[in-house]
Amino acid sequence: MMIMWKKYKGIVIVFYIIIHFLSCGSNPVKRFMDVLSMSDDMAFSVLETEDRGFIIVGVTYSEGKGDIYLIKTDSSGDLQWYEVFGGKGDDVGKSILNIEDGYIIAGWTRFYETRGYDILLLKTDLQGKVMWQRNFGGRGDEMALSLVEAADGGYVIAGWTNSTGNGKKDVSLIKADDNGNIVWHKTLGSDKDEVAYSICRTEGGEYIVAGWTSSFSKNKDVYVLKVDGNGKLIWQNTYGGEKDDGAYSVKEVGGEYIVTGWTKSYGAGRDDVLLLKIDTEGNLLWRNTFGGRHNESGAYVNPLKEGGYIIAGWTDSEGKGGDDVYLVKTNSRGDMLWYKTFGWLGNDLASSVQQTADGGYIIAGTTESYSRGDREVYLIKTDRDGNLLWHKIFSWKYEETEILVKRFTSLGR
Ligand SMILES: [Ca+2]
Ligand SMILES: [Ca+2]
Ligand SMILES: [Ca+2]
Ligand SMILES: [Ca+2]
Repeated sequence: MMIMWKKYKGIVIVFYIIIHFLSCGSNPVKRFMDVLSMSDDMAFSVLETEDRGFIIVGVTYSEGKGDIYLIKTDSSGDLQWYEVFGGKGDDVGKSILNIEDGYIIAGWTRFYETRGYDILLLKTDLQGKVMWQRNFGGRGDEMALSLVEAADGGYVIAGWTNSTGNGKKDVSLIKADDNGNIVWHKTLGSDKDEVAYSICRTEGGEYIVAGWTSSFSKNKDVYVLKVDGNGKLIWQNTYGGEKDDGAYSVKEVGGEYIVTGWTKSYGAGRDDVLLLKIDTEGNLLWRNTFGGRHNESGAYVNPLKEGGYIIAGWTDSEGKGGDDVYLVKTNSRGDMLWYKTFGWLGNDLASSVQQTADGGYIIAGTTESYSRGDREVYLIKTDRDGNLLWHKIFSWKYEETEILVKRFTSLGR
């Protein structure tokens, strides 16, 4: 397969393009990705690295099309290096793994004009130089939204496809080996839309997948599936009330599963953060919601070393104005212990949170508050009580932010 990647021309063309990126109709995702301007830079995943710095992946529209970036910072959030890569169409990096000799990134690409979006899997070395990339997909669209290391080597990617399956969008699961070659591929779903946003490997070497479905009732419901190491369905279940509910993140904890997302069915009004605990057979153990009269959503959940959960998302009931980053800590029963908001007058969203080695939190997302209205990469570090230690804003456009110079890594193989 011949793959040519275009070099950045270094030209900034001042106009806006509107891209209906995820036409799945999910409001919280629209906040992230539905309307993208050419100058938008967004973070989708952050990890703490072995040197206690941070690696961030996302998309920059600084050239009028989506390109994947990697940003590496030290433990203070100061830039160490960054790389940008992509082809002539949109390329988006959504999820990242830190492996021994580099990084694995999953997302999507529009490399082949006749094939819509395809799932993209790529590996870089520890300095962000691309080692290989793979495209998976059919004539319709497919996107990868999450990936994990497989129990038996390689990676399992979760997302959706409308090229194959049981109708409209279906959950797509792809097992790839260490070199990115497909081992197996499954589509799971029913006649209407199914989308997987998050995948987690269980201690038993199975996979738990969460997203949403509109096939089983008149509106969207949280959709959780468990598959074995070969992608064979063990169980699936839906969770939700009479309005739309969906999941963005799932993690295993003690053989059970914690899920966050959004709900219109329950809570204090409009969308609220949804937190579900599910047992190993898929039975709902408890449900909680967080938020106020306006819109909230949970984007990412992680179990904590000390027990309980940290949830990052956004709220427009609280904070400084528009959406603000919403950080919620709960106990192991899902009761809120505290919450914090971050941001300023524009919309500020979190997409990923991790507990750091110092017991605090690193949060990555997108801010409109610190620029002239477009979106920039937003990195927030807090202590263990959620108090702000520092934040950083990265952008390829504005001088007052961290990154000034565009530098595109030309890829080819
Ligand atoms: Ca495709
Ligand atoms: Ca379907
Ligand atoms: Ca609300
Ligand atoms: Ca705000």
